Amino acid sequence: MQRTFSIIKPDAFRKGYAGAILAEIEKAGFQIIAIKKLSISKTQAEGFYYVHKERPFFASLTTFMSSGPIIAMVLEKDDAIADLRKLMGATNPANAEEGTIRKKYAGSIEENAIHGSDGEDTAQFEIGYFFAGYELA
Ligand code: FUP
Repeated sequence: MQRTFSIIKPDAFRKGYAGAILAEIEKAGFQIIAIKKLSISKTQAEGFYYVHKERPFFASLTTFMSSGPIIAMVLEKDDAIADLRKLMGATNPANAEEGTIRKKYAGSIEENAIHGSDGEDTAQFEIGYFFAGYELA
């Protein structure tokens, strides 16, 4: 079993897609280990996305991620990291495969509905950024 970290982003939450996205995640066989709705500050979004701090979209991305409520969650299944990335689809919804979450629910490359960790190290960092150990027991 492997754990990954995911966020239902402010655009999807605002549009009322949180329930539909959670249903897709459960249907795909993920166990929800921990889940919470919260809003993050611009500074907290900058900390989460610090690997992108030199990228041209960093300011806009962190403003967007702090623009409204999100759902943060820890998900578990075999190959959770790769399988969630497949279920999400390409970063730009215009390139996402039919049936993926981003194809169905994302509006643009920035407002793209869902985040999923891209590797074991990032999953560990991202889970620890949002959840304390006692929430994962
Ligand atoms: P992903 O892992 O698919 O979420 O994509 P990246 O880690 O490459 O990018 C993280 C987030 O930055 C994306 F979800 C959306 C945002 N982004 C942009 O806004 N513009 C870009 O050109 C690339 C990424």
